[in-house]
Amino acid sequence: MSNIKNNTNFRFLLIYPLTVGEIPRALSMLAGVLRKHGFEVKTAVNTFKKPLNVSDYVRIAKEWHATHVGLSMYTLQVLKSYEIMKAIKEELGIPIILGGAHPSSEPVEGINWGADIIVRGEGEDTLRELCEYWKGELVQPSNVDMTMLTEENMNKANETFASKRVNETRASKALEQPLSDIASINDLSKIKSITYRDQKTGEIISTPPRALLSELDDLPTPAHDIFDDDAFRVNNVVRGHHRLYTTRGCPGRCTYCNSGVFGNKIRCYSVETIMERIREVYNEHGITNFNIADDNFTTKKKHVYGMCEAIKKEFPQIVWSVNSRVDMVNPEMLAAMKDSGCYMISYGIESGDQETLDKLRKHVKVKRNYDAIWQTHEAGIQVFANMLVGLPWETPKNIQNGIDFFHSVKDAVHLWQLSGAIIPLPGTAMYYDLGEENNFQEYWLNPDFHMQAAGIQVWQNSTNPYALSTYFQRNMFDDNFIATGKFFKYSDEHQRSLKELMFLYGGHNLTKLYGGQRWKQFKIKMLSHLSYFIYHHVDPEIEMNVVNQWVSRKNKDAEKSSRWGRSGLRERVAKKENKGLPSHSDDKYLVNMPSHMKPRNTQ
Ligand code: B12
Ligand code: SF4
Repeated sequence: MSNIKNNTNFRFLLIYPLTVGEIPRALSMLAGVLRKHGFEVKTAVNTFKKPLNVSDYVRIAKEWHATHVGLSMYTLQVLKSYEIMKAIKEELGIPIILGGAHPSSEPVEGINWGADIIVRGEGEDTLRELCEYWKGELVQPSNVDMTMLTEENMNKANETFASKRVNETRASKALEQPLSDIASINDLSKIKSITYRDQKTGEIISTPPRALLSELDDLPTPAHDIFDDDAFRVNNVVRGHHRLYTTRGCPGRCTYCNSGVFGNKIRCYSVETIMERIREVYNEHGITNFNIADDNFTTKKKHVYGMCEAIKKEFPQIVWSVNSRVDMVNPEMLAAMKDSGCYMISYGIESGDQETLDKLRKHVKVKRNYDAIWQTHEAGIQVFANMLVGLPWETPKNIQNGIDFFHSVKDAVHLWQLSGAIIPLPGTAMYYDLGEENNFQEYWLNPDFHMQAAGIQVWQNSTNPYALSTYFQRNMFDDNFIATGKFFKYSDEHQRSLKELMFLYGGHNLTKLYGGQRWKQFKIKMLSHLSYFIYHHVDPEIEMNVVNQWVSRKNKDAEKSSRWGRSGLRERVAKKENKGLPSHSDDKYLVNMPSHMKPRNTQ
């Protein structure tokens, strides 16, 4: 990295390897920081419309003469990200920086796979200091209070950040680096919240966590002109501009949620900054329907009322939707939200069973779920209910409670969202508590896990979902992880009860998605039952072949064989034929895993 420091022409390529259908706004925010520090920025985003493979990323980096590459990484496509990283490193030898939810939780892993620097948590301030470091400007980091490196302050920071975040604790514990040594190794050691390998000693260093950003308004303006807009355009709208960020953080501590990047402390953008963003998107893109992508928009009442008032005054024509916790709304607030254009609230309902809610550490009663759903409906706002299924402790009794709950609120729910069965993400209590016993540790390093294929449902951002799912998985619910026992094993009885519940959710959604088209609803439901029956009880290959025929007739571009990419199908057929699984990697860059990280057989 040393010769890079003397370079004056910095060109930072930001890569988003996970397949997306909308502009990944994290890259806009990071590009704003990079540009402010004189870096040229380019993006390479893997989209459903314009998919990129490993060699494409290498070509782009090479042709553009990138001096640095940053990857935004999520757990679903870790191996692909590492392949990209390895290939670029081999061809160009430039510094590779990883950030995002996954490396923030598993920073040491990223270094072991060959990354130069892992940026843990919120990226902007750390990237700013790294820019200064690369440009040779970092003598004493401007906003880094070196007193933070005292053990007392480190402990304090750990208390608020690390000890509550399993990932940070793991990172620090794994390294056991005395503070005095960290401070004297080299300049990088002065930058908080990074993990890297010390060039001299070969040791992996994790610097102390930095405090969460307190003034979100001070962040540089996000850059939006860095994307190939065509890759995100649907019906003349570039998808992604509609997402607004008004707060960061969530006070919840749910066992299945990784809130390691934005933490538990709520920080708000000022209403004025958000209104400026709305003006820009409205004027430049004509967008009138926004989604506030905050983890939990309603945490601060003052913020909610301030936003409602400003939107109502300046943009009475726009409509918007938000995410919220059921225990952070009340009828008065709901009325104000409705009055200023809020048309949908997405709640983490998760379950209608109290034992399950308690085990998820949701700190919510079933009664509160029930009340919030009805209050929202009565306020004239649609309820989008996010549900979790496939929890390992559930018995038919727990599921029956869910069925009873479904019937008690179904008339007040607009759509039920089921992103497949629970995925225990790293950085969550559920992953650390249950991983060993269920033998799914580091599952993301198993090439046959096909995480991208799981849980992408009906109206999400997939353009060719039949290539990945069975008919009923696409139209009713995705039981791939349940049927194949990816994370947890389910008894036949459990699966039967779940099927009943899932067909209720799925059937309800059909009535909303195809309201008035009763014949269509009936047809989809019947075909889904048939598809389920053939897939589970006759022969998965038959289901696959029939739907493949149908897909290739309807969509000439769909690859006939692409449904083999679906791990569940592959496994079920392989099991039937009692033979090994075919390899999925068709790229010339195959992953060489460090030997200690060879994936366990988690099938
Ligand atoms: C909006 C959203 C969506 C949207 C849009 C997603 C998109 N691609 O833009 C939709 C609804 C489509 C979606 C879908 C899914 N999502 Co989502 N989503 C979110 C949400 C709420 C906000 C994402 C966001 O824009 N954040 C704002 C940006 C700025 O934050 P950020 O990406 O973390 O980036 C910051 C840092 O991480 C860091 N950073 C990030 N990249 C890099 C790179 C470099 C080089 C550096 C230096 C720093 C850096 O700096 C950034 C600025 O501080 C997050 C929760 C959250 N609070 O982040 C979940 C989240 C990202 N989603 C998640 C998941 C699991 C999914 C799904 C898989 C769910 C499912 N089963 O269907 C799908 C995946 C679909 C897909 N193909 O993308 C998880 C990811 C966990 C993980 N370990 O991978 C999250 C974290 C939710 C959670 N708490 O568990 N999602
Ligand atoms: S699931 Fe929702 S409420 Fe729970 S910690 Fe995550 S964002 Fe917060």
